[in-house]
Amino acid sequence: MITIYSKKHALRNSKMEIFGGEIVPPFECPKRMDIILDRIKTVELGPIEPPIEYGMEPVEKIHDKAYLTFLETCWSEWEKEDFNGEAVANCWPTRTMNAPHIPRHIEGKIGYYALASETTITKGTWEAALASKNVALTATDKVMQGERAVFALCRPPGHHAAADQFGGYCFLNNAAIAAQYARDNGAKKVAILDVDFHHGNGTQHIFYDRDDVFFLSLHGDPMDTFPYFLGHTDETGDKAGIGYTANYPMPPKSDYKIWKQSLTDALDKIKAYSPDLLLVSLGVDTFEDDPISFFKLKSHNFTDYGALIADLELPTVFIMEGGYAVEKVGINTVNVLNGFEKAC
Ligand code: SS9
Ligand code: ZN
Repeated sequence: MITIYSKKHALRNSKMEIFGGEIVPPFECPKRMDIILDRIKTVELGPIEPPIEYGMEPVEKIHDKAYLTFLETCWSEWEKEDFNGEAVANCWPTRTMNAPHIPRHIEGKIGYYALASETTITKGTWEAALASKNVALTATDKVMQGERAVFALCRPPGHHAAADQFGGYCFLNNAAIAAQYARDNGAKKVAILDVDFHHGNGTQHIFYDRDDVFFLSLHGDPMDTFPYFLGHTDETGDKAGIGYTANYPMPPKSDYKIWKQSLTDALDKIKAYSPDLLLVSLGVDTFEDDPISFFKLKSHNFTDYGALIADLELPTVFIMEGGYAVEKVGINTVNVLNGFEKAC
């Protein structure tokens, strides 16, 4: 399997995250990529190729123009203030404010566009996010041109980013941009299977009222974990999209037996939908030792479910999302890809 990878991800090198009231080094760190690359090389998964440049057109089909300008200019505006740290939100338009205006000051603006405070914006963040969407688009193009499956080793991840919101370590929604690009280039129906531990709130929101992109997510119950406010079973789509969103929230300590039941149901739904293309939002934070998650998957379970995804016999793009047990992120990620390939 070909991997698409850009070293520009390293330009996203935030030094802090707010976690449990403490300032800690970010869980979403550049080292994750080094470990995954090492594993790809060790098991000889296949060639590693750089992305090509797709420009902003495919991005503007998903994201709000003013939001993109905000991401591009946030750091330079923040630097102009007398602030000493990274750009971070500390106020929001909450449930009692309907946010009729976008503030002029960067502190208000970042609060307007942020969905959570753990994710800061730093000097190279925008450039890394641009490289990440190019990785997803390059991989998607290869699959559209006939590859059975390609791995988009994206960083930063994307599934929490909505049309005009960043957070949960995500800025541009790589999977959504790829799905729209596929739609615009001949795919009539696209399914996005999100197996990251966290609900893909951004992807769900982007396609919620559409029937041409079917979004399915397996995740920790939002009553118990981030992103807390989306991802319940009764969210099944709106308008033309009714029936084209499927959520599988699962409780703390869910193991592979429970998780696999959700996966099997989701795979049946994808089969019935019969898409032209499958995008897998591949987060491996379902692993038992993940520091911010609560599922109990073991490394060999990742191989097993890779094979189950292959059984759909669909052209497939794997798009990297989360996974924070850094020492094992390579084994777990590549196990999915190997499990898939061996079953083809
Ligand atoms: C954990 C807070 C986690 C964000 C997690 C984003 C995961 C992206 N208590 N905050 S895959
Ligand atoms: Zn996650």
